[in-house]
Amino acid sequence: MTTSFADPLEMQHVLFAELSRMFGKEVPLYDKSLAVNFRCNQAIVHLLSSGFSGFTVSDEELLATSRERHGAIRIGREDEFRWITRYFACFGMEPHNYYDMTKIGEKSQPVTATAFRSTIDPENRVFASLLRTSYFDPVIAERIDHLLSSRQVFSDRARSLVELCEQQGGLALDDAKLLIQEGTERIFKWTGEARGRDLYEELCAEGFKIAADIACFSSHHLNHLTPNTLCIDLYSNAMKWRMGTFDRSEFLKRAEHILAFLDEMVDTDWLLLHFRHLGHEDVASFDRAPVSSSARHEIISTLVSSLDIEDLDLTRLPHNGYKDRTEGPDPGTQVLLRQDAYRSLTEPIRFVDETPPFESSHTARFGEIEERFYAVTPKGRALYDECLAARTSDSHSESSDAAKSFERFPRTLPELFESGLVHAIFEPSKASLAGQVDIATADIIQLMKEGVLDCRGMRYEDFLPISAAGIFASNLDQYGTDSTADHRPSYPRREFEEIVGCSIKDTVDVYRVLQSRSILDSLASLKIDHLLDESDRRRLEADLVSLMA
Ligand code: OOG
Ligand code: NI
Repeated sequence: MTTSFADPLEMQHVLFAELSRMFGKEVPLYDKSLAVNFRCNQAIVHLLSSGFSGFTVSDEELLATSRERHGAIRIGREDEFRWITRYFACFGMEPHNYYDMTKIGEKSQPVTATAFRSTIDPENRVFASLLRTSYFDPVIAERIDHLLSSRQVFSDRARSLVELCEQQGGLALDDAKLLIQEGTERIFKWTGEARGRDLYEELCAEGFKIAADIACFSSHHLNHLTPNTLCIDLYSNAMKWRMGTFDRSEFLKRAEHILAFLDEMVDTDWLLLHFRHLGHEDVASFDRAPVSSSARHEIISTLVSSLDIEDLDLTRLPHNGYKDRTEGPDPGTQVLLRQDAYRSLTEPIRFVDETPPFESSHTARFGEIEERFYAVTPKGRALYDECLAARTSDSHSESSDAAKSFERFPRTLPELFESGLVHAIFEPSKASLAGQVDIATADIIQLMKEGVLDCRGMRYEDFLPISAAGIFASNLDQYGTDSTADHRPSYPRREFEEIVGCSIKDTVDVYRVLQSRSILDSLASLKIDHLLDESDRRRLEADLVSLMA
């Protein structure tokens, strides 16, 4: 008898759709924020269709774009982390990158982390942190460990389903559904049930709210579930307006500025980055014309009417406002990712280990949003870190140059690629495959300029500890925390891999290898690989070997 297993990628999409449903029920403001995002994205699509004749995106395609998300969970015990790794492996998601949050200067937190995603098709991601109790003085560490030791987040059924998947190499559809249900009804579900009030209060008073959020609850509740947006500035300002930070006329003014800026910035590379279903031939067929200011006004007034409805009056829902500044590069610098958030909500909790249960409140779950840009090379990352440091020191001295710190990055994809700052995927152009171009070189930049190769900037699929720390900080209403152990411990990657139970991919290699492979494949299909000089060939081929390892 042959058994057919559920496709792990399909399972992943169902899991995340279900998690989004679960989170929407738990946090009404999250559901509203999805509606705001969808309307803002529609406005961006209107702008793009006026700016590129021939460009259209259906609402279904737009929903598929906005369905991409990342979640964040925080885990207490090492064995729990291993179960989480095995759980996500059933969905084709593996750990990517090591984030040591104990080591990021004044923004440090007592956790180390990795992100689960698929390597090639990373639409869904989960940032998973592990609380490192050795960060604390031994007495507190022991109390945290003791409280954590009695909980069981993975039910017996969840464990046997994971084991079954490992033994069989997959799960039948019904079992896959049950495993997803374990996720939404138990593992990632918010219960509001807490334990250990003394420890909770002490940890919070010491500034370790994140440790309290992990140790005193009974599940790996989703801390946030972050959708992608097509324009983070438009979305964030729409949220601020509807949450009551400023009024409608202020939003109109800001939206006007944002759309004018975007209309100047967008090009076909931006379209390829933000709409993965578009191909090179599609974007080549669009005619570009700047959008008139009257057309822009029309788009904005349609957006404003769609947002100005009672259902999106977010002042009616309890909340703690929106973050003051967007994390990541400045608008116009198309690298890595930009993130923002409404601050964590104050939610009722009950300490259920007391009789009667003690009613209290907890402030941890927030509403993040993100927009993703090009994946950087190590050189691009170094430049990003320099720009970020310059902006931080400028903003301490309140210099007006703070906004200019990212100007060292070129604005367009070809310039970014030529400067060796970002990664891209290449393919032969239609004309070159039809033999309509003479080719006398294997120089990639030259081939790009001559229209032999088409190029799509690779999107950054990972996280940034400093951005994460900025979000942590604004939500916890505190900057980072220092270790209270006698000797500040260090947390090597190797040791974390042992806890996780498998090796963690380093995505610096993943991006580079994907680029190398696209170059070798393109040259081979054009039959010009013999034009590569020997050292380039060796370097590219060495990359491929490392991909297969
Ligand atoms: C995780 C923070 C990291 C991001 O987007 O950088 C993260 C957390 O709050 O637990 O999700
Ligand atoms: Ni996040």
